Amino acid sequence: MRSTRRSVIIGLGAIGLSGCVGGGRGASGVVVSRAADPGMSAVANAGFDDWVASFRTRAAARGIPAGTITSAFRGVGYLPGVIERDRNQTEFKRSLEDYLAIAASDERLSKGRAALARHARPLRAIEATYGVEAEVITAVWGLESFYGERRGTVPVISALATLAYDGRRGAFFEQQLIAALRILQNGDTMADRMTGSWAGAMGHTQFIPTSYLQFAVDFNGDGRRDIWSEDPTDSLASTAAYLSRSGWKKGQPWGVEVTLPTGFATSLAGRGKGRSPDAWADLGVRAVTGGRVPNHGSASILLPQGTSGPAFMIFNNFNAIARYNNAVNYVIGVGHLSDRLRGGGPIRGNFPPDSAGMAKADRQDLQRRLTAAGFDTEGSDGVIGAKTRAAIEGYQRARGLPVTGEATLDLLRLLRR
Ligand SMILES: [Ca+2]
Repeated sequence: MRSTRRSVIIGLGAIGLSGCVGGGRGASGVVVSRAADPGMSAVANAGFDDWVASFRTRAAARGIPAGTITSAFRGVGYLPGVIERDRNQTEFKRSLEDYLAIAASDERLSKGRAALARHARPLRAIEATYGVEAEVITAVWGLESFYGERRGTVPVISALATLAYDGRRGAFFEQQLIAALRILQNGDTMADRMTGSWAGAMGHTQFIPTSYLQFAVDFNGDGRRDIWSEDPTDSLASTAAYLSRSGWKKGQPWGVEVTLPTGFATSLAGRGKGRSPDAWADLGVRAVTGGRVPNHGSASILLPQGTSGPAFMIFNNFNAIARYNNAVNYVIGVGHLSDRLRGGGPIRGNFPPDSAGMAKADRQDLQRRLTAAGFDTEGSDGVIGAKTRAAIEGYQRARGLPVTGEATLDLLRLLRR
């Protein structure tokens, strides 16, 4: 269910970042609010209006009161921008290295530490109730909405109705639309407050309506399960409830970075190929910090970027995060960000060069040199995003070179002269 949600939202294979990692705000981007996006304003569409009329009948047959339907659909319209986003989010898949550069950027780390401190009291209470560490909840929050800064401003009923009408994944989105109406029927929020991402993910931790109905809780005790308010308490508790129901075990790691012995048979690696940490140790697998990995139960070895990238020993909590969003990069992103928020260090293993043969240090050098040359990449995180490509194009144009926007070693050599 959530994997469905995610492939919908991010296609990161998916970050938001969550999500959308991969939003519109360059390097730090997760889910980006679309307030200024003209495509997120309703336009006239007769086919859509006909569809809404027939949907109202189906919703009534499902037991949604007429008053709820009428108020929910007041002002609802077809949003062309939603379809545009749905069509353009398919192929985009970041490497784990890029994903982690975004998911655990300096900015996301410092904001995460501040969020942990600012919300320490509710987070401690939530941790005590659901048995999910405050840092883990905060990491989900950071990836899903940049700690509440980017919860999305798209009217959810319009977005879901547009996607249900469009039909590419009509049945799924009609189910979400019915669930959204049930939320309104329950009185947890009003239609005009029900905003979210273009794909209908709502609140600080970006719940789709069916997940909300299943897992959302009223933790601050005001009688409403309010994930739309500025106060993140209900959202964070709802996320903890979700992870708890997905099997999260407090005090156990999601995974541990490891080193593999020379000649390790890669056929032994992969999710679901479990052994005890002692059995892995007997095969020569060691924690990257040295020594055998403590026994947290059955573990698999994961090689997200193959044998030339970092290796992880993953445990049951990995699967709990995967129930939230079944994308390997997302799960490692949440896990690693939570480790960093708890004081852990960066990934130690090397990553392989990208398809252009560039390592992260090369990409960062490229960004620094472009910026120094007057073509601002707005940071040097080593992730080649829209801003870096624009800077490359500007540089190429100014130098009379073919304008490709591509980061290459030839371009770096040129900049190094
Ligand atoms: Ca509440």
